[in-house]
Amino acid sequence: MTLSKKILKLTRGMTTKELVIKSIEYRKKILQYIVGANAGHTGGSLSCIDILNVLYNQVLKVSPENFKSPDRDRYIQSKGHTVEALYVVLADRGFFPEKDLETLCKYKSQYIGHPTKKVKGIEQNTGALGHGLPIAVGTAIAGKLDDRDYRVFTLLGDGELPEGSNWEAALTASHYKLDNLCAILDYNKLQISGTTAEVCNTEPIDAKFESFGWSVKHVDGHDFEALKRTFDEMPFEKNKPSFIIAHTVKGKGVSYMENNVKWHHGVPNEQQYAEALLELDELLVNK
Ligand SMILES: Cc1ncc(C[n+]2csc(CCOP(=O)(O)OP(=O)(O)O)c2C)c(N)n1
Repeated sequence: MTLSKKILKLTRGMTTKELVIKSIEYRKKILQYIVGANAGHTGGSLSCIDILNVLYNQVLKVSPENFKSPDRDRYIQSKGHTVEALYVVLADRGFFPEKDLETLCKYKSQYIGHPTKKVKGIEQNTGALGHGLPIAVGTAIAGKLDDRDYRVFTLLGDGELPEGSNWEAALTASHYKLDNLCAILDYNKLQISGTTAEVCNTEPIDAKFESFGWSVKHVDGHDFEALKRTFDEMPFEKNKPSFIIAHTVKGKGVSYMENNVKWHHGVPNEQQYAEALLELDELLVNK
């Protein structure tokens, strides 16, 4: 067995409790590096971290060793502003030394506030919203044309969903029967300046994607068992792209940040940071 296959096999054996503990540690690290940089997208990183945890530790056939392989699964983070969540997971999976994140958003650091391919493990530059799904569709079409069996995953924000390019991509995905594609919506119901419903209402999201030819499932985006099960069911239907509406809480894990739009890109001060760590440590003790 090759080294990368061995690593994948090992991570796939993680228990739900291990995943829960890992997410708490990831949340602490997200806060640590955002505080160190004095910048970052806190609320949306905390809402999507459980999804990334399950993807990178249970689902994706990708590792530092196979990252150049044409057969690796692809993950494209369309809501690029929450790159801090991706950075801590990639560091944990060994794509680069975690110490590098001490340079986050500092002069000349490659660890900037949005995903860039300069960082090992990152597939695509994103951050201008509305680009990840179209790129994922193209990557999935390439997989079909090349007769490869990799899968393509992309994470969208609900505030991102109104971008017109998403809907062109949604049409194209079903036209080409891309059952190797899975789009996950981090549905935390908030975006930069208010609730998603107030800023631009996209409901009913499930009916819209179904009418565009996708197969859609709802899941609690903080329920590890449910997330694992849902990813295992992909493709939900043969010849159709899969769409997961993951119901999440913006700022999840830190009580004063939860469901509070102020924390979209808020950085905690010293006292707030200490409070957040205390809450997360308490969660850890109770596991
Ligand atoms: C094309 C484009 N328009 C505007 C922005 C500015 N912007 C950054 S984050 C954001 C809100 C995104 O909301 P959502 O996708 O729900 O992210 P989350 O709440 O999960 O952080 C906006 C409008 C951008 N990055 N790209």
